[in-house]
Amino acid sequence: MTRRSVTATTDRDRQWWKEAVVYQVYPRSFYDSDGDGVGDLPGVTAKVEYLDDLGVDVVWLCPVYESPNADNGYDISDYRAIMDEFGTMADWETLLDALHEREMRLLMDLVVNHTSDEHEWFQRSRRREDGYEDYYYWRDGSPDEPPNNWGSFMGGSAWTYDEVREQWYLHLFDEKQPDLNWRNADVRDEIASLVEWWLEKGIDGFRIDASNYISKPEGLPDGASGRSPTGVEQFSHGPRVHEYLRELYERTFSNYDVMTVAEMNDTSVELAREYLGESGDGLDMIVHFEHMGVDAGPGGRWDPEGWGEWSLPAFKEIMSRWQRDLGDGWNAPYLGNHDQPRIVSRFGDDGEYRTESAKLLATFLLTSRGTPFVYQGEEIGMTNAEFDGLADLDDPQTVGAIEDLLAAGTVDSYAEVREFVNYVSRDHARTPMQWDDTENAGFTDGDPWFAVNDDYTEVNVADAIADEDSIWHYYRRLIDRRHDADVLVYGDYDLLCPDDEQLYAYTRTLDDEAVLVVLNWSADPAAFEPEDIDVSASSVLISNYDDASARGVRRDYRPYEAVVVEL
Ligand code: TEU
Repeated sequence: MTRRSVTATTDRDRQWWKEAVVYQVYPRSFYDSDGDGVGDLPGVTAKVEYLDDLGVDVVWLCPVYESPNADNGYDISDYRAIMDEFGTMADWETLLDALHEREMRLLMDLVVNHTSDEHEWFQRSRRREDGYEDYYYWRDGSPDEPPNNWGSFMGGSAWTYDEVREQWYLHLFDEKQPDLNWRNADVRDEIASLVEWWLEKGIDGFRIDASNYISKPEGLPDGASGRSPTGVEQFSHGPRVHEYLRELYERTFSNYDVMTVAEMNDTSVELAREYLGESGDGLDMIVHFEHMGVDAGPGGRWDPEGWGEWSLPAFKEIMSRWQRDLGDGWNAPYLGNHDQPRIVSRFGDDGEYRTESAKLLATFLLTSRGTPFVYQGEEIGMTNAEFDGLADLDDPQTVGAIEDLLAAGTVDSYAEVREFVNYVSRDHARTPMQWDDTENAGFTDGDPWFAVNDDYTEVNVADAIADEDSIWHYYRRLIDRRHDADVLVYGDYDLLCPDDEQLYAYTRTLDDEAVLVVLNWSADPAAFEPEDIDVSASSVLISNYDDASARGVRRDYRPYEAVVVEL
């Protein structure tokens, strides 16, 4: 058991997890080793060399625990067992060893805001077994009237009436994901012991799921109208959330040299600071969603009106605050994950400028201040798929949102939201990884559990690795640059031309080192004429157009051109 070490040199405390690049694996869609059409743990192990070659340091593994998969593993029925489809505990140990042998690290996903309704705890609780009665939020009420007006993130009410217990139970997500009652000290003991169990197995940290929802206010008061889901202002950052997370930190994470990153929708920079570091609840990083709302309609992510439009100045304002204003807190920049559509389709151009824009997004991510998170497939520029009907979808949140729109009469058919779904759905991130141009993109020898994106014949790892100018090699070179340049990790961040609609430019400075990053985040030429920056001694570190060095810094930038310059 190695205690956390803080080695302060000059004014920055160096930490391995600050200098790391994290790669997120959605195992169901990564690589299938046994031909059953579902990705698995031996499949991830088979690709460890691939990840090492890419240069990433940490693998975040989405849930692989036993689960009936109502929400693809985020509904856990046994925290100490591996899902059969994914393999065995021995397969998991083989993966951990394979990563550690290469000095890479493994993050597990900690999903303890809720369990599966098939978890033993819930089964015992609904039968009012001694000691388990109060493990979840149970409330009396007539079977046709939920205890309050809270809505679920998966659509519909956050309550379901249970015939066995003849009471309602709370589920902020799917009805097969009942929320745990963290007020109950026995529940917190259970969670601390399962966390310790995994830490003792030698993992390097946790990504903590939906962590700002674990504390609910006394009396579970109704939510005001206008927020989505209804009641979020009541159960987000609840009254005892800091007490619970601090307690978990002191009982577990603080005793190990591990990294923690907490997913927190609905969180501002100011709120985040209260959770981060020793002065907060001991968390290392927060996954916030502020930039994930930049292109949403007025009603939020699932509003079928006003989606898709976003302004670069608004985006810059958000990303700059998170890079500048966290105090001692550390940022976790990302553009995509298993809950978001494909970044090149959303923030870039997945047509004429797919390669240039995918490289620009990589440049932004890997020159940002904080620990960058790369989601599987971004390194080859995977794009959004086409879903022609509800039957094509798997994600309970997308399906739930459409069902809500149909039920409310906001739309009369899928056809009316087809384009919207093909922009916003979580399922875009979950199509199988595209390894080569053979059948099923080399993901499986069987029938893939989810349709492979048609563009796999052009967009795949094998072709990318064979092409030195590919997006893949650009990620590899960028990650190399980041590993060699403390200024890209610890350097201060300063935004230039904040109001420019096309250019995102900023500097990173550390002691006497300075780097300038210029991104033309548009499909049209853009002039960059910085007054107060001395570029006389500058040299190009990396760019996505191969003749950038010859063109200097002050000039017109081509569509989606990205340049990193050492000043
Ligand atoms: O997501 C929690 C969460 O806040 C998001 O679902 C968010 O509400 C949504 O993306 C905004 O539209 C986590 C996991 O990342 C997600 O995959 C799970 O479905 C969810 O928790 C429940 O475990």
